[in-house]
Amino acid sequence: MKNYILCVLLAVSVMFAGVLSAAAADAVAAPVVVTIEGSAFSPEVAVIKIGEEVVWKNRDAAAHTVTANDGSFDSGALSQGDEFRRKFPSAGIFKYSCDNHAWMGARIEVR
Ligand SMILES: [Cu+2]
Repeated sequence: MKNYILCVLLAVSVMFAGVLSAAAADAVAAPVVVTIEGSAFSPEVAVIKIGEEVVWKNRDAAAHTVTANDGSFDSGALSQGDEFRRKFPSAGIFKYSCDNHAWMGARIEVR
């Protein structure tokens, strides 16, 4: 009987640990935010881990785009309040800018 109770306790604690680690994985998976404000990307250089997602949020009244210099991604026009998301599955430096404002250069560094 004592062993049975120990077994049940062990099973419950293993399940609880599983729930906790799933929650931790979710926290890690939260996207990295790049804000577009004052016709600038902030942060201008975002360093992320392989597989992480970036979300760009346009806070300006002006429309902006998130356009890769090499053409690998392009948000199209983002109005105020719009968001654009992209995951980066491999390491590298991904430079991008805004189609409407050529000086708005920025980059994502995936390590
Ligand atoms: Cu722009």
